[in-house]
Amino acid sequence: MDTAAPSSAPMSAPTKHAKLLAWVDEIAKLTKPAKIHWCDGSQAEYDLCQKQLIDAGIGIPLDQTKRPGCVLFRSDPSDVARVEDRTYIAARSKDEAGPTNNWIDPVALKQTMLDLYDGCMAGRTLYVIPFSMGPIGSPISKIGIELSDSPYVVMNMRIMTRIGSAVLKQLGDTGEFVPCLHSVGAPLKPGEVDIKWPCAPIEKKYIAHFPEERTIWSYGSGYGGNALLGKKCFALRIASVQARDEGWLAEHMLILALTSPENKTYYVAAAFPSACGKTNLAMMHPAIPGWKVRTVGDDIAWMRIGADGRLYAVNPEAGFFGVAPGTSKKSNPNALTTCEKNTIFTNTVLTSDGDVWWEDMGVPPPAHGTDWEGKPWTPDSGRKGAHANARFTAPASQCPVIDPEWENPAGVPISAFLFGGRRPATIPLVNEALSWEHGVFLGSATGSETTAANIGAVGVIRRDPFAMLPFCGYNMGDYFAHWLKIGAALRAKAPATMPKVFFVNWFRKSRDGKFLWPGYGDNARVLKYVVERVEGKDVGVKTPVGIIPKPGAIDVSGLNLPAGAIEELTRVDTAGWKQEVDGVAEFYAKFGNRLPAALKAELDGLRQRLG
Ligand code: SAT
Ligand code: MN
Repeated sequence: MDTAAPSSAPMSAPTKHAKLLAWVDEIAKLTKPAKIHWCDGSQAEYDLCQKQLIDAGIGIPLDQTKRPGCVLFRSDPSDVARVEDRTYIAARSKDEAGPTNNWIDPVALKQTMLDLYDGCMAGRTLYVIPFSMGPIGSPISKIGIELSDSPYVVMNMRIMTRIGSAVLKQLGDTGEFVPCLHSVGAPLKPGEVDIKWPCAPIEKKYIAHFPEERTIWSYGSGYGGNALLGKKCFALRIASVQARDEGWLAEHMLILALTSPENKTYYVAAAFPSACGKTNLAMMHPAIPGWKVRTVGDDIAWMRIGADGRLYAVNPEAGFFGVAPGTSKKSNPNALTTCEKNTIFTNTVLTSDGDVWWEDMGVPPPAHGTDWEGKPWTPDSGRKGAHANARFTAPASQCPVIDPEWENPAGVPISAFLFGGRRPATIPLVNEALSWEHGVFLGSATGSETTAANIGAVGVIRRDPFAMLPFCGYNMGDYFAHWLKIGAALRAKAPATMPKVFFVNWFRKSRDGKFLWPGYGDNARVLKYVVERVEGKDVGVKTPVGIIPKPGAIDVSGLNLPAGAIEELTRVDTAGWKQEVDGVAEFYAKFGNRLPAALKAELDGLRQRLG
């Protein structure tokens, strides 16, 4: 529903929610849009946004026989990824945000941003996007309202979350919602023609979180997690604060269902830093016969303790915002199928026959194409055609291996947690925690070797606890304590079904620098071992660092591993672990007295066991 002038919003809005109406009115008066549109979430509305963007030359239609319902966008070269150094946890005190977050005083930040927001939607439409994170009406779900001046955001939010009238209905007249304000920060003067990707310069971009108020203000970027505020901003940074206060978990984890040849299904949640193949694992084709993997989610898990004392997870999202480069028939055939239709591509190559292409797609590059910056491109132009962070936004329902339970409002019961990182040395292929507390220790010590995808030095271990470093909305020391508390609650209710915790490492290298483990579909061999341990099978052996597979416990049938590889993959490298202890101790020092005593005890215990 469109309304011509901001001040008429309350009269024509499709809700009687007084607080929502007042907020929309307040923001409209501040940002001064030409129009307000309340999103109903319909296909017609999506199509209209797409048509407007295509007519304006901003969206590029793809060949509809090759990619039905698909469109390509090219962002501004200054606006291609999450901007971590412009992302703030504006808690009341710096200590509350903790040593791993950027903090600014919320009062000062609000003043700066109010000045930026003043008139920032001039000439644009303010879209009111009611959205549900999680299946509408599920007790685990939560509602947000994003106000955005970007029709590209509307389209993406419709794929990534559940939006529109059904959400407003669920909200009712008094329901709670997280206000999420977003502007690209590029007001239009009367008669001014829009540019292809409006955004503000880097020094004016702010991705701000006010955790005590459960509020998100984003300004100046139209890309990904900076602009699709349901994802990292709400479902992780704000939700982690809600989860702390309400006794649940909001985690940067995929959720997969593993079904054994005996037809028993186990749900596993897994956290990995970026560039470790999370989406690939979530949609994997197992390399061992009789086993099946189904996807519940590829990025975020919200989990609550159920009446039976088990931990139940939902995927709060409804789509995948996947990295395109590297997605191939080999690495992730299911992702390729998922984005065959009804998908938004951003910053890929456009081929001369109206299709998309990216590096390591596993198909030959086009002889002639257009690169992500809109310039003519050929395979010998000496530069990459797609941006390294080019993305596809695709409905989860299109994934060929989506789990039948993926929208179950009750969630799915988690049997095991995996943490992992890219660790060339020391860390075994799979290491099971000796207890929940030891598992929290392993999660807190998660680290990954930096790759070309990170800014800064390549090949150093960057600590990324629980893969939440850029996503925890409060003091990370308190977050560790919250995990310990959840463990105590699970243990008190149902100790026998507590999820087991494992640390996996697909990236250990031999002395001559070669990967020892094939990865991809063969990771199912490790998953198989994990569920055997969940079933209490005697296939692990206790070592000073955790429980590792007994000789022969990992099914390597049909694998051509080099001699000694599996032994090396499961070897306890005492000297390496001593270094690891020092690395973790150094990292822990950051947290001062906010580090839970139980984790200090785990570190000391490990040091002692290593001798
Ligand atoms: O851009 S997003 O934050 O949505 C994805 C990512 O960077 O992990
Ligand atoms: Mn992620």
